[in-house]
Amino acid sequence: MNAHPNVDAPGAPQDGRPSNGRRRNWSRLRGSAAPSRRWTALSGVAAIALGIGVAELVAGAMSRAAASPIAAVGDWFIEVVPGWLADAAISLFGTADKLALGFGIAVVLSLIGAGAGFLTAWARPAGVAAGVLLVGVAASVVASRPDTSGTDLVPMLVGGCVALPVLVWLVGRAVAGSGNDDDRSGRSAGEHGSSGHDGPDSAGTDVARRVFLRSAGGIMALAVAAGAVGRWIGGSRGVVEASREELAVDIDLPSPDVPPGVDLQVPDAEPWRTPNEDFYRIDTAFQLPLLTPEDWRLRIRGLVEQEVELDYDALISMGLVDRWVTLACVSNQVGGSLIGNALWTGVPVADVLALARPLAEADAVLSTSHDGWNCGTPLEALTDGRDSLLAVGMNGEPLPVEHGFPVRMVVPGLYGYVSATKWVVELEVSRFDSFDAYWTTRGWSERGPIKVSSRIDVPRHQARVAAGTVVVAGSAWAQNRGIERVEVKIDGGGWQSADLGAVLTDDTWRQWAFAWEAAPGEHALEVRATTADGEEQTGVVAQPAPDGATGWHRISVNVA
Ligand SMILES: Nc1nc2c(c(=O)[nH]1)N[C@H]1C(S)=C(S)[C@@H](COP(=O)(O)O)O[C@H]1N2
Ligand SMILES: [Mo]
Repeated sequence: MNAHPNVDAPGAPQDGRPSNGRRRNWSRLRGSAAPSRRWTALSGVAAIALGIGVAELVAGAMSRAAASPIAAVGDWFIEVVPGWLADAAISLFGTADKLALGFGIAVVLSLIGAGAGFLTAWARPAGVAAGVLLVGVAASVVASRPDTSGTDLVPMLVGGCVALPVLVWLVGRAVAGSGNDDDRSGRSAGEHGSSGHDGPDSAGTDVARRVFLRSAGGIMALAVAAGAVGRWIGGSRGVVEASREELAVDIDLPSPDVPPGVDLQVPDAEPWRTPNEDFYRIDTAFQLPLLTPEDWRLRIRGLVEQEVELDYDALISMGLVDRWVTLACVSNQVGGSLIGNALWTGVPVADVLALARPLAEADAVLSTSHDGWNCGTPLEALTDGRDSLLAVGMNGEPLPVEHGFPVRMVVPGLYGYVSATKWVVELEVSRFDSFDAYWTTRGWSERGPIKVSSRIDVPRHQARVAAGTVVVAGSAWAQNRGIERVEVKIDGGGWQSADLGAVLTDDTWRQWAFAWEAAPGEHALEVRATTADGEEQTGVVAQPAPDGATGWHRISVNVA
């Protein structure tokens, strides 16, 4: 193949369109110049579509509705459009106005894409510069929206980084596939060594043409797929968030005021009440389960006299209670942060189980989440009078999606892996000897009572502090049993009692503080707690597996 246009070109206009008078008067150009332009335009459209599709996918995966370029541009347009035009659009399109807007945005983006394609074929740097400018404009639209943050620019930037190389590459293929005779693409056509022919009678061009059409088609399909998946993920998250907001109005959630005296308010210590956004999150869900209260059902089955199925309204109408409970993860290291305290609103699990009337031989409840995770909880822990809940609220808000919306279990005194099923949809009354649950099949203990533990929050490990009185503070916990004493040991001396925060219930952690007269030098600080029923926290070090870490939290502090 060579780049000369005239070699085997007996004149093959395929589409019978009139010849372009601006062009050199080769009859065979009648068909070829147009495809070249059409194809560079198509390249631009495909590239911009892919960029947007990828951006939608990233925005959906980040669960950031505000970062969706389509939503941002649509919302922005709705905001800036003059009132009379909006009114006209609504009277013209009625409830299809969003659809019409979407269509309008698609048309404008296609024109921009076509322009970018032409520009790239004419001079690659110009095309690339235009693309960068476009990403910048789109990013500034996203940034100008209310409730966006810097991370919301990530989808646009990723989309741009994908779209630009695709633009350059595809325009190259377009030129190669359509002949080099477009006056504006001659240079790059030469670069690509095109056959210079667009007719089906030329095998080389035919191949190049097929390559182009397949690439463009494939990229468009990819764009649509990425965009659809992104909108689908992001959209259903949006639906679930909207139903959370409705619930916040519909159900009676308490204000999560911290009771007097429980929080010693030592500067830099962790607050007694953990805000939802700071609450540790542990689960196996790569994709968050997305369930609305309308779709949610709870099945109670197994060793029961009566199988029961509850919907959300039926659950709520059983009566909500509010309970402070400190949740802890079995994987928490001594001194670790996989623990948090919240005000949970929900229905006692015992009330729900009573509807089904468990049989006498049952000793466990296997609870299962919407995404198929499960755990086994002693039936006793759910029925012995402690505040085990099917929780719908957390700190006065509907459960955050990450923490199990719309319904999760909370059992005081047991690690989360054997009790705290999020997105719970089934309670199977059963026997421990007849099932294996998610973590027990992976070597963790069948039973997971929380071990008494304590932690130093301030000063931080290896902090430098000034000599004099230093407040040492933290928390201690033995949920469902309570903390009676916390002691501090300095440099291996004797145990000295710390001051304790007020006790509201045995189910939460308890804060402690100790005024330490610190002399200059390097010092070691340790803490241990004793439960209300007299168990002293052991200093024997154990790793979290298989049933929870033990040992005393120890830090070193540099006093100057
Ligand atoms: N559906 C589901 N629920 C789950 C888990 C899970 O992986 N899937 N992890 C459990 C574990 S190990 C813990 S410690 C708690 C953590 O709850 P949180 O993420 O709300 O803090 O949830 C429990 N509930
Ligand atoms: Mo956990």
